[in-house]
Amino acid sequence: MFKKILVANRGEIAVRIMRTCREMDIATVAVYSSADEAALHVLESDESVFLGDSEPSESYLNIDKIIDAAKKTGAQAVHPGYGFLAENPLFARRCLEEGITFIGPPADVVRNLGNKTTARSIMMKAGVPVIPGMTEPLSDIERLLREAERIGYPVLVKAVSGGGGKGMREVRDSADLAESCLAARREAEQAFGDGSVYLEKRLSRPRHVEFQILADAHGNVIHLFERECSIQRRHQKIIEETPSPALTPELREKMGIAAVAAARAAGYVNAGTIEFLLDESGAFYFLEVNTRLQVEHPVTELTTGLDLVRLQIEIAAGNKLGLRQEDIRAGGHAIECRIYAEDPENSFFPCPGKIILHREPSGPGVRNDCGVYSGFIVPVEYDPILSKLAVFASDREAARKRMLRALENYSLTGIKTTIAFLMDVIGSDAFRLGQTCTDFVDEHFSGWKVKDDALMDIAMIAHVADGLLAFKSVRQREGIEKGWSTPWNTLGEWKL
Ligand code: MV4
Repeated sequence: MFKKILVANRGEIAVRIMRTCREMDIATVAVYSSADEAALHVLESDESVFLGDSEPSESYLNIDKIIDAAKKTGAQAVHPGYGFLAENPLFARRCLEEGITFIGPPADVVRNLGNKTTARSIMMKAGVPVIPGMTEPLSDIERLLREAERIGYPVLVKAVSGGGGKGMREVRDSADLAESCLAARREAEQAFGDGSVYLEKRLSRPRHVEFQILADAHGNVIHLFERECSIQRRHQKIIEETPSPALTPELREKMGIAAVAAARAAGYVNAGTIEFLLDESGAFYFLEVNTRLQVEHPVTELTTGLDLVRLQIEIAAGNKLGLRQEDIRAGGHAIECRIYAEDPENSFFPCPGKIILHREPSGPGVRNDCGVYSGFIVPVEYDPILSKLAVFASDREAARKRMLRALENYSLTGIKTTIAFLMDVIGSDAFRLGQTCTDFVDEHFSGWKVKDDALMDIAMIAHVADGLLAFKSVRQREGIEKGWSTPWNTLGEWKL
């Protein structure tokens, strides 16, 4: 087994990965930028390496600097988390060349699945249902028009190197096709350095249901059931749950078999996610493969009792999966809410800044994967996710009530967050009835404003009183900002 792992990420996911390393007696190396000198992932690590300025290209996206940090510290493996370099085939390849294990799939698999038309071809050959559309990119408008006629309007123009909805455009009839394709090409060229696009049939009001899979390097492939991720805005998921309220046992069985076939066809190794769209008739179609540990992995961990990061590390070390499909039992219901430093009253505009007071919910069935603390300054340069609040209970309604309780118990002041918005969504009839589709937020929560409720004022007064009690610990955190680099130094200062 590895003795030391470098975590090439920041925030809650870096902290999450380090916790499992600790349980496995694996030492951890954090990397950080100038905005993250006092970040929680640095405090959580056994040692840390400064990368450079806060902009991602100088820090968390800089392959050379991260490889140097791994070599300098003797880390045998790198865990990329999600985002940043997690799905970059050049990074996976470079790790291999430098003799460092990349905790993820082989570089060729990352590259093939990152190319959306290649991925579609692989899945079609494997007999996995794929959304009607093209398997080769085209730039010739005449030929694109013919393809669109064949597929049938409305179609979506999608970027071959895209994913997650970036560079996607809807076209309702042939008159708009040329202009939309040109715009999509420009956007894709800007975002991915690859302007190639292709067409897909546009499904109406689909649900997003994804399957977690695990594959070892010895040919064993299993799935860990699904996650329902339909509630999102601008392609950013905000609430995820498992099991999906949209699946019957029969459909779950069929989709699980398709997910395993998809992973096998791609030569997949490590943890991955097969995304499907489910249409209103109950038909499902392959969408894309995410070749990383996902943000929403905790809901799968809560219902299966497995530690996905541990399994990723064991697979990367070459171990055989000790689990067969029939060993996987999912029970109860789990829901996750993503808590962001964003203003839900103003188009979810990012609101980084200093957290005055942070108090987390706890109690039965509550898990908060958090990357911040009282006194921390949330940097402007990165995704403003603060934490992922996940709950587990016996059934969906019990989990929903538990999530409401946990959100009510979450105090975070100093910056705007999405907590009050999430309380209204989780408390809504539409969510209670499981009516989760991709238009959920637009249909039920566009123009949302916080309720002007006298109780909110009382809650704020209580929170400030609570904050006065916590003031001492806030000041101690301020000390860390002034240059103490670890909690152990702080303990030293206190002569403890
Ligand atoms: C689609 C679609 C309808 N038809 N493809 C958005 C994110 C990216 N992963 C793919 N997405 C979609 N692809 C076809 N052919 C609708 C979406 C979509 C969506 C998908 C999942 C979750 C939320 C969504 C919100 C809007 C659109």
